[in-house]
Amino acid sequence: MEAYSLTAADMRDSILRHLAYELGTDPGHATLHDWRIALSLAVRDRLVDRWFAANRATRAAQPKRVYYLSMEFLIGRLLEDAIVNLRLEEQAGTALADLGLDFDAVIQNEPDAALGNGGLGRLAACFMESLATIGCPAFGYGIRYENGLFRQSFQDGRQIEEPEDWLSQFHAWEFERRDVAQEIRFGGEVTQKDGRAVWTGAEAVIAAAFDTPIIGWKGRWANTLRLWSAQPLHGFDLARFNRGEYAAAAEPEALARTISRVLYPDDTTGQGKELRLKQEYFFTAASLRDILRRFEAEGGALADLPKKAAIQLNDTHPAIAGPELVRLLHDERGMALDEAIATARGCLSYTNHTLMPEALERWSEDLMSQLLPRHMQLIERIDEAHAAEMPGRRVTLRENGEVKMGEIAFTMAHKVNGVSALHTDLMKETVFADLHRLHPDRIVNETNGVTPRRWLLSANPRLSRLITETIGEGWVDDLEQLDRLEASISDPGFLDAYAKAKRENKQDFAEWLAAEQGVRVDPEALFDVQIKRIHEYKRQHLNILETVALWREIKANPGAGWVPRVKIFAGKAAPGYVFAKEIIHLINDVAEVLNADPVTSPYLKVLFLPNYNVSLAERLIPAADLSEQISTAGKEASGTGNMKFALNGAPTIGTLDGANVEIRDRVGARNFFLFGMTAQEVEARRAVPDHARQAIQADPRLGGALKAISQGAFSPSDKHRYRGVVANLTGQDYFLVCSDFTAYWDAQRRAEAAFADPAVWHRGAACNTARAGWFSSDRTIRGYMTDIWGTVPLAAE
Ligand code: 6GP
Repeated sequence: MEAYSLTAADMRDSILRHLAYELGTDPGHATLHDWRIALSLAVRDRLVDRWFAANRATRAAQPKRVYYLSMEFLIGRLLEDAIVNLRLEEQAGTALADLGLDFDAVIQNEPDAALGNGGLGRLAACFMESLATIGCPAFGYGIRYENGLFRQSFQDGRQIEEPEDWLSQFHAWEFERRDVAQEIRFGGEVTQKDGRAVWTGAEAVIAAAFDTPIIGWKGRWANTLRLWSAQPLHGFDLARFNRGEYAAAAEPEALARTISRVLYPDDTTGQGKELRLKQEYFFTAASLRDILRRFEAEGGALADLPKKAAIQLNDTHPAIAGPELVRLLHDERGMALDEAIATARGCLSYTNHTLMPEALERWSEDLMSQLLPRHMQLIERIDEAHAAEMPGRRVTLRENGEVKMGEIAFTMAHKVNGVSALHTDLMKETVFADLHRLHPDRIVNETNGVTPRRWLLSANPRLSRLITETIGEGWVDDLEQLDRLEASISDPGFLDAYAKAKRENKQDFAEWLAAEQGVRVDPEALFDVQIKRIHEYKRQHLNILETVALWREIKANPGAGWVPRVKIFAGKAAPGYVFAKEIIHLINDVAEVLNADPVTSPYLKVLFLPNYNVSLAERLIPAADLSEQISTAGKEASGTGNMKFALNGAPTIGTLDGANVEIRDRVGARNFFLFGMTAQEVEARRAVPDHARQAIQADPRLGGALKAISQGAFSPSDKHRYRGVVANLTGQDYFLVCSDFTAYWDAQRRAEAAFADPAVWHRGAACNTARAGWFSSDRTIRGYMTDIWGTVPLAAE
């Protein structure tokens, strides 16, 4: 049945049917949760029809498929995405209203699927949606974590982490596929038999597959996100149970489950833990076997695998795919080693997401030999083969007793990409300079993008309506059509409507803040927003230093006509990242003092919203005025939040880092508040001895702010609480917070002056929307399809 021919009455009947016959619940007793599940099942029915159609078309055409291997898929809520992409908003809204329910309340009842940390995981989710919208046959492969990213709260300003348990509620979107479960082994030994290496792993777990359909715009296509869950090979030990050893009887099960129990809560800060390597091998090995099984069922000759499978490695986390695919082809299927390496390379490609040295994974050779003995041997063979191919090379895949996953991924990939123009250039010049010299055509750039369905159409219905009224609906899957708004930017009627949409979004947000957080803010104030993981390179501390300096300035001269401003922060710190947690504590401490200050608080408020996640971003971005993208130049690979803000009409205050560079090129220098050193200048500045002290001496505002913090102005009960933070900033200051402070202060004043003139401001904001259409993940995916994968879209029957 076509999704669109469904009436609201059909929808209501379907909801009631599911409520009764799936949930066994009488409407008179149904909770919001029950209604949400019933609605999800009703929507899912429509989705499954489209999914089958796409799968049938793929099976018939047997095209080259894309396999996206990622440790993280930060998908957030799925119900609204499905409703919007199936164009069922009206039917669902009316049906729920008929049943006496509020659409938004039902949507917001769904927990976020937080199977990712930040940028990398959210990008994977945007890519899945774009692949489905474009109609590119693809699978996403990852891990079905029982506990996603931790839930964050604050206690006396400090971050508290609690487990997140999205699966404790019935998850309506997944289907278990028992027929494709795989057995995955670790450890053991390698022996030789008939001239072939035979690896007998000692420990085994089952990788159980759970499929989630991902539907594209207008339901034209759907792909599968297949997440693996670790289960014991043999259930529990009945003999031990019967002997009364109850805990021991359940042990094998608990051990196996550990592998898919939790998401590691680090993003660009790495952690070399054995369990992490097990997770990586577990999902990569299961995915590769699944890919080969599908390929072999279609009867292809092994050498043709690269014609049928494009396997993308999302960062180094699945980099063991190189050695594992060689093992599957060479050891298990008898292909010659050189041919196996070439075939694997023909399939594999690798995306790098950060130049931060601590995130480029390395594993000790001892651990690797113990957990994956055959892979360790193959890494040596691949290293030798690469040396033979490239005489005189300086690169090795091992160093100081460690294996280098970045180098392995690079060597085993036919294409390697960066995620913004600047980042790709820096990859060539720094981390992969030697490999780039050997393989000058391998590195390509694919600047990131975001899906306009989630980040504009659903998140910002007011602005979306205005855009559609002005230029038609074509922008939703052809975002560059936003440039047609250009003609309206000089039309006062359009700008008024644009300003009205933003004002109403801000009002909604202020009401939500009051209701949910008990905080009152003036919706007329400048909403200045920095939301992202907490990290020194992202420099939330630069922002809070400027806040303290501004507070002191307002206090000294309250009548100077200050533009009211609300500084909004949100983001999680990795639990083991002490400095980042101190930054959170500092921001909360500063907020407490400033918000209670009767003189300054009408002009300056500070909020740190707990538990930042995809849903909070969807709520906050449409209400933002100013987007903080203030990383030390050369450190943020791309950023994707920067794109979401620009699309939603929040100009950037930012450095020339990551995709900021390309955003500024497109939206225009006038509509972007640029400040700070370039990546080159950063390098030079670091070489200046005492650079922080010089900067502090040159700017009394900075000195004053640091002094206030170090003297305990925000921690009266523990005056030395921020001694470490201040010592870092006044000492080494690796991220050059002090050296960029004055330029940042000046840029903030320019932003304020622009905001004070609404005509100027809204024009600048509208230019951001009209000119940011290039930052659609549809454009990014098309780039991967032509430059890396060699795949084409397939239309459903
Ligand atoms: C992030 C980068 O920090 C961010 O700049 C980029 O936009 C995003 O990836 C998507 O490409 N990196 C990570 O989240 C990460 O975990 C290992 O890198």
